[in-house]
Amino acid sequence: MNIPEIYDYLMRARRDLWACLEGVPDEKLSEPLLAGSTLRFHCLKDLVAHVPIIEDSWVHEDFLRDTPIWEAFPWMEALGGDGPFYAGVPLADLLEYWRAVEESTLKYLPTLTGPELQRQVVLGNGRESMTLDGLVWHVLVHEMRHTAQIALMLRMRGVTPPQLDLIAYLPADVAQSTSRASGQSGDCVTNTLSPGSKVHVQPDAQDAAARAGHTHPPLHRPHRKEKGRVR
Ligand code: NI
Repeated sequence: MNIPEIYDYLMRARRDLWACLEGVPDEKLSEPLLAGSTLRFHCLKDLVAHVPIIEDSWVHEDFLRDTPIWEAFPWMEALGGDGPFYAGVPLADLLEYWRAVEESTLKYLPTLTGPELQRQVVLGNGRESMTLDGLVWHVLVHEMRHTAQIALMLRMRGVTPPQLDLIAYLPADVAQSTSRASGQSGDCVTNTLSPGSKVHVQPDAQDAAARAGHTHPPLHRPHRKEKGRVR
C-alpha cells in the first residue's frame, strides 16, 4: 500500500468513527475522563480536535509552509490551539474543521512525487531534518494511534466503537470467505466504504483482525508534536 491508499483507508475509517461519535450524548464527549492528570487532553473532544490539528500543522506549517486551515476557524484560534480546550465545542464544529483539513490534504497528496518525498524537511527546532516521506507516514500513523485511544475511551463510557482496523476495510474475497465460513456462526462486521457501499468482513478476517489487535510494537516513542511545537 502507498500513502494515498492509506489516506483513503483513514477517510473511510473516519466516517465510521464520526457516525459513532454523532450518536454519543454530548456530555460523554465532554466528560473530563483524563482530567487531574498531567496529560494534554481531558476529554474525547480534545482528541477529536487533536488529530486534524496535527495533520493541519504538519501539512501547512512544516511541509507547505503556508496558512493552516484552523485560521479559517476563529473559534479555534480563540481557544488556543491544541490542548484540553474543546469540551464546550459542539462535535459538529470539530467535524467541520476535520473535514476541511481532509479536503485540503486530498489536494496536497498528489504533489507527493518520488523526488518530493525524499526532500528533507527542517523540523520546528531548526536543528534536525527528516525526509518528507517519513514525516507523512508519521501523520498517518499518528491518527491511527489516537483513534485507538478514542475507541478505548468510548468503551470506558459504555459505547461500542466501530471496528477501525485496516483489515476491516480491505476488499474481501467473497467466494473463498464463504467456503471458509460455512458451518461457522460468527457475526459479520460491517464498515462503510463509501455512501451506499459496504464490505463485509467474514469470520476468518475477523480472526485475523483479532490477532492483529494483539500484536503491538515493543517500543513507544513520543511523537514530536507533543513537545509543544503546535502554537
Ligand atoms: Ni498526538
